[in-house]
Amino acid sequence: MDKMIRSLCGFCHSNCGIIVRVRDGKITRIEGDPENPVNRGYLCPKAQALKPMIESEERLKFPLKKMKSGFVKVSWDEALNLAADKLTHVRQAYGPESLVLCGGAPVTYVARDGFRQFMGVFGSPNFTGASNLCHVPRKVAFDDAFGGMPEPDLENSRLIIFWAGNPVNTTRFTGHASVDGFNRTISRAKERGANVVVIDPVRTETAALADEWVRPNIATDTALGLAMARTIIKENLYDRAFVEKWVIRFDEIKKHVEPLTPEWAEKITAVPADRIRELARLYATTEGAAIKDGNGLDMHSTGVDMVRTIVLLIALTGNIDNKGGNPFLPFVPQTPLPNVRSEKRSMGREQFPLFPAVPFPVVKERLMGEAPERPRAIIVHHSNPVLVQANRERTKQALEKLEFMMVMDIFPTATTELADLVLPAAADLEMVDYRAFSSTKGGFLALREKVVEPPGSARPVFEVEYGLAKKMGIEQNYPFRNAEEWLNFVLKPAKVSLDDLRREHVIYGSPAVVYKKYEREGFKTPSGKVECYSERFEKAGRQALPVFEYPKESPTARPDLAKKYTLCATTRRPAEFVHTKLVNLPTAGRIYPDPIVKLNASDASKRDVKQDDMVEVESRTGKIRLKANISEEVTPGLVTIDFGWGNPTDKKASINSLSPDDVWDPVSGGYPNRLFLCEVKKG
Ligand SMILES: Nc1nc2c(c(=O)[nH]1)N[C@H]1C(S)=C(S)[C@@H](COP(=O)(O)OP(=O)(O)OC[C@H]3O[C@@H](n4cnc5c(=O)[nH]c(N)nc54)[C@H](O)[C@@H]3O)O[C@H]1N2
Ligand SMILES: Nc1nc2c(c(=O)[nH]1)N[C@H]1C(S)=C(S)[C@@H](COP(=O)(O)OP(=O)(O)OC[C@H]3O[C@@H](n4cnc5c(=O)[nH]c(N)nc54)[C@H](O)[C@@H]3O)O[C@H]1N2
Ligand code: SF4
Ligand SMILES: [Mo]
Repeated sequence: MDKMIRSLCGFCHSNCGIIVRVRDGKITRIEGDPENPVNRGYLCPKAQALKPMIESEERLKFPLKKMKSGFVKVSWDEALNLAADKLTHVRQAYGPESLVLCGGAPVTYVARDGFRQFMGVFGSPNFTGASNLCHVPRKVAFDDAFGGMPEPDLENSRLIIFWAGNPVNTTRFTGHASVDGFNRTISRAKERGANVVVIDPVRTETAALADEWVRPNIATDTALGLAMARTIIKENLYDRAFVEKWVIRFDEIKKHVEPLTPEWAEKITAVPADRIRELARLYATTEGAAIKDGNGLDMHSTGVDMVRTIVLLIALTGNIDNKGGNPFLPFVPQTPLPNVRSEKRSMGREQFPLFPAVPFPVVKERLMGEAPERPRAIIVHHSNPVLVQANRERTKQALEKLEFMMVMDIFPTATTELADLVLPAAADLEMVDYRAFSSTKGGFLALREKVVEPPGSARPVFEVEYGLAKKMGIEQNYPFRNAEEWLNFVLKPAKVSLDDLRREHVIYGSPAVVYKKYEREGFKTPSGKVECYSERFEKAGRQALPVFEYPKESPTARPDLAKKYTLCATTRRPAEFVHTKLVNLPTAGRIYPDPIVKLNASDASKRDVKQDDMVEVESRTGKIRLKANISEEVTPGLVTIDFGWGNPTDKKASINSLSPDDVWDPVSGGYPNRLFLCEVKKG
């Protein structure tokens, strides 16, 4: 008889509910959990990879130590002794701040929290990883103005604007709110008569379902948004009562946008001025209009100001914390790990004072420049920086300069290849984990139950970090020794235990949404009001209000480069896998065997490129070979390149061999992985 275990998929932030059937310690079948409020039984095609991922022969099964002759298997005892010796030396020689933790997308809370507590007891505040490329650049802009990150109220909205996101293809998740699939969200919105607009330079799967697709030139959204703000103010469409009471320095905002006419924006964005006016009117006059910000805003050298412009539109129309707009949704309180950050200055804080982590360029440039206060050792957990940060070759060179590099992963990757010590991790479904979600009905928790044993001697991360702390003699104040104790510790403020979750699986831990909380409590900003006009940005050497600039790697800013590299490249994320994960599994590989570059028919014919030809794509940082796909999704002059490949398990081309790492957003350190110049040649 099969045992049925309720758990969660952890491939992407959605963390959908699953029911896993297990017989004799092996998974026999995985299906969607109809009682889980996140996905209500639906799973995306990626979930098919869960069983193959767990059972893959390519999994890391034993700790591996790098020797001159290559990697050799070692015992956990030897592995932890080696790590303890190296890290003790680094701490004594250079101080605790010389250790950096590099994390990836926090798709699960194990990914979010692994080795954080260790950093706390070690004494380093230096957390880096994918935060410069994902979500945090947006969070900086929202937090600064509103004192928090709101969520789109998708089910109550009369207008949803998907701004730089393609969630029909990629995600079911907003910041932390659950969504049962954006194709369903969009059809429900249309059924209740709401409008759906997509703002994207590419004709995406989400654009195909929308009522309206607005196509600005890539990375010109600040011009588009500022002209919308001007229209809203000029035509008296702003929420006067809200703005007067809650938005500081409105007169300066008005003055700032006054010259930024839709005609000015048309020249930059290629969106007709009248269309900009209409979009502004639609957004300002719809009661309960939501903007869903997307990851397309994060990886531009001008990304944070793009988001600040969106923030300005939300503020002017009073669509903050209201029904149908962008409310702050209830979330269950949890213990943050660790607390050392607030006590110590982190690396690069003077250069990036507004960013809550160490942007990856700080780590990389300090290593390349051999600055005295540079990282000496790194722990990489649940992340693949070599393939996800810009300029793969230079990321490699930087990481090779470290005295000690330890990587914990479930597969060999382009990053584990560089490590001195590789640690095999227990994967999702091989250890307990949980997820907190926000929703209008209340914040809730769901359990990712352990389903099977990890392969070989792979271990849950929390056991490993406690084991390492013990070897170093710094374990005295460690609040947990394993995953079960971690979960209980982190969920203490929610008054929920692992036993409670095992009994109920999903637990609501905070009441339903209350809109317009600011009327009672104000906003969580220094003035208690909305601070689109930001003194903090001004103090950090930026402008108090968002300003349009051409991206540093664009034809307008770099006409010299544009002579040789005549096309703009951006990223596409195939629906079959997440970042650099799953590409090696037969489930994804069969459906989507090769990375492709999509180009418009006119650009293809100019270069004599036919459908499925192999082409060479070159940028100023590298050259890769891809399969050409001729597509009307992209306009002339723009190409999309798939993101995900490049690990030793797939041996295919990585887009980030092409993205440049000598420009970044001055506030977030976001690399221009979403826009760089390239040329495509047949052959
Ligand atoms: N050009 C370009 N670059 C991009 C992007 C883009 O769109 N275009 N997107 C960016 C974005 S949004 C993000 S979030 C980042 C993603 O950056 P990362 O999160 O660093 O990328 P992933 O490929 O998801 O790497 C996760 C690693 O964790 C490993 N892993 C999986 N499960 C486990 C586990 O249970 N335990 C441990 N220890 N390891 C595990 C996987 O094998 C994989 O090697 O990439 C960014 N880079
Ligand atoms: N299948 C799959 N699912 C995933 C992931 C994955 O890699 N694969 N990754 C997960 C992660 S970590 C994340 S962050 C989410 C991301 O999910 P989303 O936030 O929905 O982001 P994307 O789907 O990458 O879509 C970004 C869109 O922004 C557009 N864009 C790029 N530049 C600009 C610009 O300058 N202006 C405008 N207006 N649009 C622009 C791109 O053309 C693209 O269509 O997906 C998650 N889910
Ligand atoms: S959306 Fe797909 S990949 Fe993401 S958690 Fe749900 S089933 Fe897994
Ligand atoms: Mo991401």
